[in-house]
Amino acid sequence: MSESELTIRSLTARAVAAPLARPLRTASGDVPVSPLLLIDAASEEGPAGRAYIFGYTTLVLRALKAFVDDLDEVLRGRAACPAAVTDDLAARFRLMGRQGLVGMALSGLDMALWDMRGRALQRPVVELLGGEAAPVPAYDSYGIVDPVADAPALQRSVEQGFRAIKVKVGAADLDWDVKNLAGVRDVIGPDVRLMIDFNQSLTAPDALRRIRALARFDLEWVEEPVPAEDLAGHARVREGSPVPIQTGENWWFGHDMAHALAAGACDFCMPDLMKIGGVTGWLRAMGQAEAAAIPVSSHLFVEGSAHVLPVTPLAHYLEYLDLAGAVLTDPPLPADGCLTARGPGLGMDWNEAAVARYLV
Ligand code: SMN
Ligand code: MG
Repeated sequence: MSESELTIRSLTARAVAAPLARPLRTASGDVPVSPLLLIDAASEEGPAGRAYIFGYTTLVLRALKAFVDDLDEVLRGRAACPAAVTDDLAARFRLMGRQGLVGMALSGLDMALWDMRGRALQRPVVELLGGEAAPVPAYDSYGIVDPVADAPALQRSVEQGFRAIKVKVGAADLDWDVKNLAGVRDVIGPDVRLMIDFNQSLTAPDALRRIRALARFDLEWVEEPVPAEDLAGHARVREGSPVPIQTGENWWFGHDMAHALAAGACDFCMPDLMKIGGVTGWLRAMGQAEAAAIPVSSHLFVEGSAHVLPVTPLAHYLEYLDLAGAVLTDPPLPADGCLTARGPGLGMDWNEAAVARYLV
């Protein structure tokens, strides 16, 4: 089967509230469950593609589903070419803009079409991109932790081979952050790399004050210290920070990335497959990171990220935070602190009994 002969027959969208192994607390709100929209793209020729998008809150799932259901009408009979579909839909939504739910749905559709092509060829997407499935260094990503209650989990991460761990901070005052990170460092030891994420919760002056006090814990990066769209604020913190600044999970397509890099907002970047434009958007954006010599990590979407990082110049870390494992038959598991892409396609199969259980 040649993947270039694939024709979209239908799109199906199902909304689920999947349990998280570790419910997430952040300085900007809590994520108790994983609100996912599962997208299935069927072709006239047989191979089907699937992907999911993450809604952050169940409140958007109905709207997301309605939008993808309407896209079904628009795309039926179209060639299942991700780049061409991406460009056609970008033109169609030019007046509307592709931020928010539109961008999420278009990125999810792109991922599903890449999955379809991989399945048609019975190859993992990473090979369609010219790479090979290789272990990608990952960090185990937590929410706000309690160094005492969460000590067993943190120790398990280190025993499983993770050589990097991220925790979230910023929800209380600086004293709380200091005590919390001192406790985390005690549990994970001095050799495990430690990242922290403020989830956009601070002002630039407060971020600088906190980072200077927390730098003693030997931090790999400080993530989103100020609101994601405050590029000047990120740049101001970066100028005075003794720790590299990380951002990117909230960049919508390549233009947001270009604006952030031009503003000198970060030392590292971490685009999100669902916001940067899926696999197609990721590929198009990565040239910017290479030209700017900015190391690239992923955000969420562990399955798809394992396929794009091996072909990403200056690939840094894969964020291991399992959003969809509860509805997959065989979720990818980290080994020795790394995650390896699996196929065919993006390597995901829905556990239909679990999908039925978590449908909303
Ligand atoms: C994050 C925030 C909200 C949900 C999932 C993850 C976080 C991260 O910003 O970087 O993991
Ligand atoms: Mg983050």
